[in-house]
Amino acid sequence: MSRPFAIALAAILAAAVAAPLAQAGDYKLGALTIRQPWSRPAQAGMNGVGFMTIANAGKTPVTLQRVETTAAGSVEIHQSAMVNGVMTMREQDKGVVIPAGGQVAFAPGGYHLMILSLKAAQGVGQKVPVTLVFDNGRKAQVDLTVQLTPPAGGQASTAPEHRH
Ligand SMILES: [Cu+2]
Repeated sequence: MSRPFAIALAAILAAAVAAPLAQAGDYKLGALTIRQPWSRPAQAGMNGVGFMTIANAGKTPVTLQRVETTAAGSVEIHQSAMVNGVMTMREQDKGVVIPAGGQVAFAPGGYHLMILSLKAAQGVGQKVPVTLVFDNGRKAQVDLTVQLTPPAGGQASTAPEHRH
């Protein structure tokens, strides 16, 4: 191995170590990191879902207020929960607070984006564009990657899954 190559390789390894949390498919918005947004295959006219983890490295809480998309009629923020042994879901019309220094997982069985009345079918490998609107007035445009199973290393909810 030539010496310049060895130095270049060392630099690449150092960069990888310096940013252990940055992964392909992550988005940054100020102190927020939106990790591995994904969706599931669905037919046109049906409802889709959206999952991700939102981390807040800042010193103040941030609220995800609403979500917009051009790919469907509308998007609602839902939370699934077991109530007396029955899986239910509730719209979070006040949004979801991402605590300072914390993170919230949108994952099967818990919080999720409910994408109502898809305009087109979404298949594995396709991207569904959504805009996350936060209370500090800032917007993050992210693409949900359509896949069959949660991303590797992603946070899974422990709650049993429900289907819409
Ligand atoms: Cu739902």
